[in-house]
Amino acid sequence: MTTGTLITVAPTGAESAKAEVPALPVTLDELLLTAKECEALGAAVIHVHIRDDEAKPTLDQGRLRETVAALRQSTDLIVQLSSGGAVTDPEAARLAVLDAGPDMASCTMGTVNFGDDVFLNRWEFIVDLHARMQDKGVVPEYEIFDLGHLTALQRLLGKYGLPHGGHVHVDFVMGVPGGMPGTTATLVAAQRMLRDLPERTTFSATGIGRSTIPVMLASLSTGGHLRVGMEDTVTYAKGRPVESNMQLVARAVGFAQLAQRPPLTTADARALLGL
Ligand code: KMH
Ligand code: ZN
Repeated sequence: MTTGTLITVAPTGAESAKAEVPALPVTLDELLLTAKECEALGAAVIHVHIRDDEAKPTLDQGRLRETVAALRQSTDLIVQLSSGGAVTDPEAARLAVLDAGPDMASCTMGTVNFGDDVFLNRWEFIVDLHARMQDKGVVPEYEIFDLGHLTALQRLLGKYGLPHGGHVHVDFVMGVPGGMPGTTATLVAAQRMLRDLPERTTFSATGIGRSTIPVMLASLSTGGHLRVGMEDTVTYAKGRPVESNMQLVARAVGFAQLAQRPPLTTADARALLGL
């Protein structure tokens, strides 16, 4: 029986341009401020993409290390670096993200059409990422953009073993144009497929754009956890741009409390995720 809700904030992403979304945190100072305020509201995990001086996505190793250290110094959040990066990032740079020493990293379980682009995740690349995380003691969050990605995860764990810490946590990223839709029916189907994974597997869900609220409600009512943030959602309601990540976290906390599944503390989140 699930009790509290693990809330992950994904504040920046690699897709939105600062010029079009001025509230997007792109500098280290902006990221730290967002992180502290989201933690105070109830977030326990931060999923991090960083930007360069021109606010463009980067996987620069020095900046990643500095970001991990600064987040650790300023917050108690679980630091999850994106190994997905931007669709243009080469595999070597995506693997090198692990060298920055995060608590967790994302691990996308297959290739998916991504709007007009392709988010490429070859099987051999996934195996390499999974094995390096085992070696380095980084806990993965398996990103699931389509139902077949869960079958790939079952195959991965069957052939190469459990992740570091032994706990399996997946994140359903729903509503990407090219991936699974952000609907209750799809979330229920995805949750049923978790029966083929280790017994205590947990899941979060996030719905891109207008699927944010249906996915959030469906996840809470099926025992799932929540990811919210400006990586996934830049419109709060019809005609209302998101003002800040805190606005999205506050809404998620409100829904979780209504569901009588209040936010997990960072300590409880660490225990849940096997950190
Ligand atoms: N930016 C997307 C291409 C992840 O962070 O691991 C990939 C992504 C997934 O956001
Ligand atoms: Zn991401």
